[in-house]
Amino acid sequence: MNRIEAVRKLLSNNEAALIFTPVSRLYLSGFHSSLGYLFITKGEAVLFVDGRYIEAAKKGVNENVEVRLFTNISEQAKEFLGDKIDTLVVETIIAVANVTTFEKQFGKKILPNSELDKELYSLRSVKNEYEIECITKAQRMAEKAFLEVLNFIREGVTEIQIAAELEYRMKLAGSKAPSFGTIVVSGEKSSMPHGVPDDKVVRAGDFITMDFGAIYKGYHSDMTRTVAVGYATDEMQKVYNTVLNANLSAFDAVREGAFIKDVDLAARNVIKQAGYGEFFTHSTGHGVGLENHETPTVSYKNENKLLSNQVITIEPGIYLEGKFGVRIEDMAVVTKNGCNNLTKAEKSLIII
Ligand SMILES: [Mn+2]
Repeated sequence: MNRIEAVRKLLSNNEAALIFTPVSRLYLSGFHSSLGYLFITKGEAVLFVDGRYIEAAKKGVNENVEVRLFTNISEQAKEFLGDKIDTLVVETIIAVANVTTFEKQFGKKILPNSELDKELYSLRSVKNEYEIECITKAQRMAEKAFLEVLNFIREGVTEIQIAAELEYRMKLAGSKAPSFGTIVVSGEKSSMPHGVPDDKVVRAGDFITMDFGAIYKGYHSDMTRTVAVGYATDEMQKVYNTVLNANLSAFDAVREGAFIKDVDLAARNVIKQAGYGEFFTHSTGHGVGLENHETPTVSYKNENKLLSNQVITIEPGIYLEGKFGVRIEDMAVVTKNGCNNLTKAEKSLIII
């Protein structure tokens, strides 16, 4: 269904939607701006932007959205909305301070509505061809950077240097910015799933976990690889192969109509059977798109079924405090009979 129409369906006759978050504005209008007001009424969809964006907005916006320059948003919005509209429906992420500001600015009641959130999240979770193409391009940028960085990693370099190289090389490949704070953790620190890279020096016998992504046209990628420096002990290899098998088992469970919890459990059971169940401390994955984490959450608690063209990550891990951690993360597009793995980088253990 048309995205604007889907929002319209949620509105009563006295209501308009005010889309104020940059991500939802981009999703619904086709245009990204840091500031802007997208009003959706029963009959119209108007994006108000200021002079910094007007030229680009006119070129970039979807054809079912009208662009207007605002100089005094309060006056112009009141004129556009008229007296019939007395309520503006907004996403529930709105800050309390903004409710007051908007009420004053627009002279309407502000109504945060979780139905609007739900509708947008569920629409966004199923990608169209263009969106999959953008995510794939972002992923290619990240992979290119990964392959290049393998040549940079050696004993003596620091985590933050590896993170900087990854981010720099993704940017050179065309990424707008890192998808999220790049994670590079090594040795004992690799047992922290979301550890922060610092000046820790990489040593022989370290695992290095790198979790990173690129952004193309607003769409994110997300991948994780764990590599060993110099050598990997038997225990390191055992844990690595367990995580790899968990990753592959989860992939086998992905297809349209499959229960999402079964994808998580496919990975979780492999890890449990190897005796590491308690050390897999997060969900198997999540949706990826205009944000790095979106619906669906690939968790054993998720009772929903997978839909074709959802893009999800598969990222099991084992984290042994005081020793090391391993995570292997790919992105998959759900298809009728299985999935397409968007992540082409090698998954078997790389020892540098
Ligand atoms: Mn992820």
